[in-house]
Amino acid sequence: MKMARHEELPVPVHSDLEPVYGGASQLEEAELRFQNLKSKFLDVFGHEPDVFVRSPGRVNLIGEHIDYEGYSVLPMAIRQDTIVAIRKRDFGDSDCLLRIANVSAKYPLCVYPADPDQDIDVKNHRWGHYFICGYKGFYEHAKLKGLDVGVPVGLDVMVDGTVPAGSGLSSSAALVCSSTIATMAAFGVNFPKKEIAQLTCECERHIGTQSGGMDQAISIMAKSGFAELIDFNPIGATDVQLPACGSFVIAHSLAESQKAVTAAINYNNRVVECRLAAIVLSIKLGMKPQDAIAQVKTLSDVEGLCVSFAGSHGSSDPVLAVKELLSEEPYTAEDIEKITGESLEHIFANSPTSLDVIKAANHYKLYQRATHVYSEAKRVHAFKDTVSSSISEEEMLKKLGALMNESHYSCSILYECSCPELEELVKVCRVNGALGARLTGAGWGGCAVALVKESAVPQFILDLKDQFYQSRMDKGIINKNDLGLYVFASKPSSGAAIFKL
Ligand code: NG1
Repeated sequence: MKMARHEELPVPVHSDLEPVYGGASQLEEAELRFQNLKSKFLDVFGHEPDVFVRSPGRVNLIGEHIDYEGYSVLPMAIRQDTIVAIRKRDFGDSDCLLRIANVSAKYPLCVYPADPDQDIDVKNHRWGHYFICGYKGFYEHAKLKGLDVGVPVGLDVMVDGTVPAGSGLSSSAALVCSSTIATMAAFGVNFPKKEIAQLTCECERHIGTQSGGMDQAISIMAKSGFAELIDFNPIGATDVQLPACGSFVIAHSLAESQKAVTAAINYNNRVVECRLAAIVLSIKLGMKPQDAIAQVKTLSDVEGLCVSFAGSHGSSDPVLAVKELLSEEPYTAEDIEKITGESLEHIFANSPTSLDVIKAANHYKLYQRATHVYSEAKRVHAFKDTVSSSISEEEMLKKLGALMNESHYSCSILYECSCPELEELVKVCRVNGALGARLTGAGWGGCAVALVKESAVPQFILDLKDQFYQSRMDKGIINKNDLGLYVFASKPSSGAAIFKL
């Protein structure tokens, strides 16, 4: 009999915490956390929850800002996660509301109607909106599958998250994924993981970012002990065994990256620039402007044309087409409109979040963004090939580190998604023996990831403490006792799970 692939299976359901939280001290910590969540749920809602769902955050080892361009990325799930406790209210209950509470006082109770078709008010950002993304996603998917889940009812929800917000470790996806699966579990349904990965990627876009899909895919499909090569169109995950003598240390720059709030000038701006670069390239490579506008959505759509162009110049590198055909000088809207024969407002007429980008932008760096995307996509495969090659571990770590450094340079200089704090942190990591270090996640704040020899990790963390965090502790930016939340080594954790305890 043929075994179902990991990603074809539904989200696992456990009756105890051991399979996910494993060994002694971690398990004890998790037990306390679940007990605390359960008793707070009881205090606030007067009942115990029906079910719990956890989804992890992730660190991306390489492949930044290319998932939304259709290219493979290489993240791993981390131990930090979001747990959602949920209870479906009885039909007899007087109201039909979604009440979303959090164990942390930082996040006040949010109340929404149970209408799954409600619009999310993206201009007034609230943390509870992420739950609504998952809630809407569940209904959209159920409808698509022709599943009758009955009329909407009230839900009581309490969230406990340990993925630091705005850190580039996907706290948003951990919350959207756990919310989606919790809603599914409350309605007694479960879907194959790859379907959930796809639907959570789409439903997180209700928050106003044109997100790629890496975070949701790894949060749902991760396997303990492995990083994953995540492919898109269709979504899939291939296990990547990392070298045992290396460790990935995650360190927070302490600059918070507010991705949803700054979307029009940062994240969505880059998505729009990539689309424009792809359209301009395809026109330069012979497509009719109307066809390019209608058909070309991402740089991967035009890669074939770029590679053929490179082939006629004795190369196979799509970057050659970028170098020859795009101008290094930033383009104005008028420059692009001259090439496309269409206004940018018209090109993006169906995407309100892209129109916000156009309103805020005064130029577009097409050459730089396209060069980053094509070169980063290649680095992901070079990383994977290096890990599975038969060179010595020493040599392997060196090569992986060099690829991480190149990736950081490209993110920083070509994609401009770094910030002064991340630059300082990456430098401190390298000075203190990291074989490679780079920003991870969307950037503009958040974390760096450094590859360090396993045996050197404790000293490396002490050095970061002295040279990066001490001055920040002295200024009261962080508390000494919280240092472990901001800098830690991580092994690959497992993906989303449902607990019926
Ligand atoms: P983070 O760092 O989690 O905000 C974001 C996107 C990813 C990917 C990276 C950049 C979301 C949910 N996630 O991640 O899809 O594009 O930036 O590589 O928007």
